[in-house]
Amino acid sequence: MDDLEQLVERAEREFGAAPTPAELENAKARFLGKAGSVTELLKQLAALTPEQKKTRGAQINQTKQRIESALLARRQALADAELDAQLRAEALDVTLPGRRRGGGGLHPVSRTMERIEAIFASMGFEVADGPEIETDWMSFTALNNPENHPARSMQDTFYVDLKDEGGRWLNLRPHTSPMQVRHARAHAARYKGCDPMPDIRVIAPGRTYRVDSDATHSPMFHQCEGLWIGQNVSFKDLKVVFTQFCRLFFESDDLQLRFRPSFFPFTEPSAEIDIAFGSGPLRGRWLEVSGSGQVHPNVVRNFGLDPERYIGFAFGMGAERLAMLRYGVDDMRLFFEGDQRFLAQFN
Ligand code: 2NM
Repeated sequence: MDDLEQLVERAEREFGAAPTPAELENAKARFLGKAGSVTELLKQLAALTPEQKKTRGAQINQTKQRIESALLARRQALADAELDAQLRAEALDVTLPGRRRGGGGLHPVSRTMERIEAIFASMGFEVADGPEIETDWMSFTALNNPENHPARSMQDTFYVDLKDEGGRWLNLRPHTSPMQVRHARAHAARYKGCDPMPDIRVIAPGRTYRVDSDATHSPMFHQCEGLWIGQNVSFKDLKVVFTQFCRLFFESDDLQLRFRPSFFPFTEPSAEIDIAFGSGPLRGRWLEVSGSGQVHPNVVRNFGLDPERYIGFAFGMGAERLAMLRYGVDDMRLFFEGDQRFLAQFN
């Protein structure tokens, strides 16, 4: 093999071994550059006869052309490879399903609250909402709590570092009754001089706070209280309303109610309401679902009404407890941990 043939082969080999365009251009310089092998060969022509120059010159030109086409081929190969890699890196499978945002949904306790509200609304109850930071009078005094009642203590109630006009600490409401008081007073004021006034029928759902924390108590929990005041509202009405509520809430007519004597400062007489299902997993067990009672005359007076003329009942239930019964949840803390694996089951 002559020297020119060897040169072409060496160029092809070195171009082929250049992994990047930059290295390929370095290799090009070694063959076709000012000090490259081909240029050196052309310089040597000077020493030859005209006849030799013609033949050798043509041979060298051919060699140069072959090296140039090897260079172009390698350039193209490297550019193709680069484009290929880029396309592969940016590959887009347009047949893949879209990535959807999580749907989100209502918390089981919120669903329960909405369910309770809808049921009572269907029975003609208004839904009242109001402040979570309350005055001492609204949370305790109006509700017939004596000055030294333990519910008023720091061990039982959260206090806020602010005082009302009377110099008493504000509290985080320990029940939604203050809202019933606000609603009843507004109702009494609106219908002042209207005799008799229309009945007060209202529920007060919302967040409540107590210094309490274990498997069945959370420092923040949800209550729904109800109130019906009129001229002739009795325990019979309480029983009718609450039985109907339970049937609708638990979607079953196969349940019994039991009123068990109890005590609350704001009602007299007072009762716990227990229910028992006739079928299902909780069949035959008495379950406490609510406190209740005939509103105490002192409380009716604090509503701005004459307790000799107006009478009625109230009840108060924990929304977490109702949600646990309805969904079969056995630990109340699950409602407050925010674990998506738990929460997603309700939507
Ligand atoms: C309960 C139990 C019994 C209640 C009383 C009142 C009000 F405002 F009329 F005084 N609201 N809710 C009440 C009565 C709440 O919860 C266990």
